[in-house]
Amino acid sequence: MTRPVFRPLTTYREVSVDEMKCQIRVFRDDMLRRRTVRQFSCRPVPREVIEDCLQIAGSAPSGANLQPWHFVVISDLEVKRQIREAAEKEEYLFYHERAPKEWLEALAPLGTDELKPYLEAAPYLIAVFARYYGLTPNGRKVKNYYVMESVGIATGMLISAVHVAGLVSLTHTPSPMGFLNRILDRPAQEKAFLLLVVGYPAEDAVVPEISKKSLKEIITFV
Ligand code: IYR
Repeated sequence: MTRPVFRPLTTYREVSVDEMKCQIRVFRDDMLRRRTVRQFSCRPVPREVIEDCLQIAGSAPSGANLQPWHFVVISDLEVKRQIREAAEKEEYLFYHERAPKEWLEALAPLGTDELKPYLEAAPYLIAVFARYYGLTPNGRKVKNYYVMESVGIATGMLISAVHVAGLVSLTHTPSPMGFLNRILDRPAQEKAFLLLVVGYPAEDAVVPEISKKSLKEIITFV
């Protein structure tokens, strides 16, 4: 059994209660401006900004710290075209055959359909893969734990980072997403979690008039 090695916590920085209140209000108000956007500009974004966002995502807590994720950053036009084509094929079936009426009704306020031009327009698509097991150098399988929870947390941190960077994103989940393994050549132990579309919003971007639940609706203090 590996023995744990401990060292002093030197990265924690305490702030005064006044600073705490102020800092979190500033962050809250900034985060509350975040909107999911579906119209993207083709304006380029520096790759290092995407790398910084992914370093933040990769710092997320995970089951047994096994970091069961892999991010494929797509900027190549031909790969984006292939992804759009495959996603639109699945989405056509979703909207016209697979989705029950109830699901389509739930989606109606968002105004989504099977057309996904942003998959080609946006400068970056980040395919987030969940890894169900890792492989040691000699090919032995190592099971990962709490994979969905870990990848969900990392993706949330990624979405926040993209927002703080001054960009917008869209969490896109074409279903099924198996085509991403094929196009991006990812191994069988990885399953696509979602596709995050990242970039600047189009100048004429619009967002649906929808709202978030109130604090009262989402919190119970005991
Ligand atoms: N994957 C489809 C449908 C869709 C499903 C949910 I749940 C959404 O919140 C949004 C869309 C699409 O991307 O259009």
